[in-house]
Amino acid sequence: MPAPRTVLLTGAAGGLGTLMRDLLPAFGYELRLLDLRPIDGEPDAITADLADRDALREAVRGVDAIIHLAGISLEAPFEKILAANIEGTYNLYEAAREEGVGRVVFASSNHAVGFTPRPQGEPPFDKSALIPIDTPRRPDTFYGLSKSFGEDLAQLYWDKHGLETVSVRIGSCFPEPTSVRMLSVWMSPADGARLFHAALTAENVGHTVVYGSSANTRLWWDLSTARALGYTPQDDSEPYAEKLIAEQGELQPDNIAHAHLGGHFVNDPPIWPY
Ligand code: NAI
Ligand code: 15L
Repeated sequence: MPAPRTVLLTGAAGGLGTLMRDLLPAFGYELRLLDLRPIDGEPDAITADLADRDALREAVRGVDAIIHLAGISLEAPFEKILAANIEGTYNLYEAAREEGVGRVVFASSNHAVGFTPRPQGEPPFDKSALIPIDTPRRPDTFYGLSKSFGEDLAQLYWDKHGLETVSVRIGSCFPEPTSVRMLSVWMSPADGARLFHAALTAENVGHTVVYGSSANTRLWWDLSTARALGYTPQDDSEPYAEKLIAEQGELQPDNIAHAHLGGHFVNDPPIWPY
């Protein structure tokens, strides 16, 4: 497979999209941008809804690959999740299939497995205690359910149509970790760009599922499928640990939000912020 150069970035106006617009061009990508919202300073960005199949077909035409970030990124009423994340992702895959795009990098989420108990004990955790990538899906929200659907959709399009996907179960990709939980699941923006680059360029990925995080000292999950793509994380949340633990305290095993990968998403209703 020739290395992709022209990449459609959906959700380009969002938090992660904005970070990736800054970081990915240094890897040599030419980004085509799409979002529901116009993007300041980007007059060529495509303003379109994932519901608009004609617009999607035009947007994917001629690109080498797609990074699919667009959608609702927190819990929401099922009907909204259904339209944006489930039907919207299906519409994008159909457009990619029809236009012969060979590779999608799908922004899945740790919330597809959010009800998985986190490793117990003192970090750093032994490899045998880390959550494996093939742990059963345990969505913590309708949002997490939509990411679980997206991973299955990606598998179907690989098995039936030969369209490759790397599904990245992103932890928390923000400029800095802002909670004690994030010390375990944080992915620095620079590592995020490294991981997306690896996901775009690795050969023969079929449908591969990876966790997306930095090389955190307090890491909860196994990064081996991400490393197998050529991803070498370079950051660690540990320099933020002392201050965050002093402010917020250690995670408590009898607090269900502290005891599961998904944090406060497991509460009913989820509690923001966390
Ligand atoms: P965000 O909410 O900041 O950005 C999402 C973007 O998608 C927004 O700009 C929004 O306008 C656009 N969008 C929503 N519905 C759309 C539709 N129907 N058609 C077109 N565009 C639409 O979210 P963020 O943080 O940038 O996350 C990006 C992706 O990564 C999301 O899919 C999210 O679920 C996933 N993710 C992000 C994590 C993070 O730490 N930032 C963690 C795990 C997953
Ligand atoms: C996600 O899936 C969300 O999109 C993001 O906003 C964060 O809440 C992240 O998970 C997280 O688990 O911290």
